[in-house]
Amino acid sequence: MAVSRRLFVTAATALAVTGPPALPASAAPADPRYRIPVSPDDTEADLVRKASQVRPTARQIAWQRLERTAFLHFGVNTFTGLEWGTGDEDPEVFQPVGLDTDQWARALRDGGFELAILTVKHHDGFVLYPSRYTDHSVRSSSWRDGRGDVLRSFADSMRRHGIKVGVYVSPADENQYLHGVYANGSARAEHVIPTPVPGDDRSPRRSYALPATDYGAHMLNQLYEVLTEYGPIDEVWFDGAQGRIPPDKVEKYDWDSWYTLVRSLAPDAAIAVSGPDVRWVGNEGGLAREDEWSVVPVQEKDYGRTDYALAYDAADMGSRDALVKAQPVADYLQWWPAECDVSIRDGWFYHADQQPKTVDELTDIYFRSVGRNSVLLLNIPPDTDGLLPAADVVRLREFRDRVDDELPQDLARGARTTTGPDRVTIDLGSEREVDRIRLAEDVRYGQQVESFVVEARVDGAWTEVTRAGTIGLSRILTLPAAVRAGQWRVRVTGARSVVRVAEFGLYRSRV
Ligand code: FUL
Repeated sequence: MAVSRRLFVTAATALAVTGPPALPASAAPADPRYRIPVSPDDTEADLVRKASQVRPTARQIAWQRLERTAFLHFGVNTFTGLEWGTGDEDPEVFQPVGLDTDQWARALRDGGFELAILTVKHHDGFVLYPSRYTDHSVRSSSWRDGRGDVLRSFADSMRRHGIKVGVYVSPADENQYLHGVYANGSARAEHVIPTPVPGDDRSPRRSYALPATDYGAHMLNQLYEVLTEYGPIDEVWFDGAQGRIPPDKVEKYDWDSWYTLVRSLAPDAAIAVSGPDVRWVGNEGGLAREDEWSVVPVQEKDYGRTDYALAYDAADMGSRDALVKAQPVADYLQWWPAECDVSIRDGWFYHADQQPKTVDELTDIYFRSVGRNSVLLLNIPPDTDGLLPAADVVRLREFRDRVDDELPQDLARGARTTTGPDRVTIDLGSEREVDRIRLAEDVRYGQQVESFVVEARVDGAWTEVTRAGTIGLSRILTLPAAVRAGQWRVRVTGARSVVRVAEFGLYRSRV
């Protein structure tokens, strides 16, 4: 079933049905209320009511609908064998002589990805395009006579293959530390962005006066280059790491100015994960919590950075208990959905002695990320030739085929659907075997379901098949053995407010 159903679930659970077909992102409410302030006087009932009123932005819905996104860690580390570079590596080491970003794009497209994020700059500060603001870049390598531009090739190839472009721009920058810019103790002052450099031939349509440290301005200038010269960008990925600098030094990141510039230059870009739109799930294994809430208590930290009110890896991030537990320190309840990052190999960067994960491992990660109301961000690192390794390309294709085999055809599509006081019932017309169930709430109206059961009519009696907690935008349940029945229903047993079920899919896997 792929139409929107509204279940009016109250404490006693009552229900009515109708509703528009599910979810074009553009149809999100004009005022999305993506975060609602928490007060110290709030009762538990107040917190739950506020949580039920939080709504995603259209940008967040569009982002989560991508389901699987690709990550590409590529840079000097690819050639030095490090995972965290030093900033003083010789740019000459960067020699991807066989670079073929079309090969990346074909592999990612065939692997089912619609967005790919490139490490334009990792913590070493080496940038993959010829920036005006640093010599630690492709321009200082003899590769392609210093005229190579990996970001340009990447962005062009992805778009040619229908894949959206995302950029990872590391706030930590070891090279700028060595140049006395990162963590130099400079006060925040207004900087004009883009800051002209000698011989600058740009005539910016608009410039920005933004508060920043010396290094904050450096980041702004690089963001300006990346976001104005390479076409539309759909995700900007900031991790929160500090550079490996002496303990008495710190660079306090100018998040507010960075976000302002990103919003202005790339209005469709989701800002992750040190950002307001997307939350790091809390581990690098690609695994969401069994019950993953997109509405979570947050604190607003230095210069507008969204931070967890509970620990980033708290076992429970959004239940009623979690809302109450976080209340003393929470500033807001915010729509902050989880992104599960993980590498297909052990490292983020390519190392010849590592091998890609098996299809079983990747499939398990898929069910524990996409199947738990999260986006899977899978890293596939290009090798020293500048290619995705053949074994990984094969594995991506096998992984996609496996996901297609896990969820081949929605048996409930077009089936007769009825609703009762707290449930959606599907009549398949004849008995069918089912071993995978996929559910979604219409999250334009928030995330409401706290618990539900799925039942099948077996031998004339409604029999529980499985039960779980949250649904959100995507919940996939696997049954240990196929169940044969003609009538199926989902019954909501706990909810914060009116529930709208956007999807109730029934599948028989081919695995
Ligand atoms: C982390 C970084 O320190 C790792 O190198 C990697 O880029 C990962 C995705 O984010 O914060």
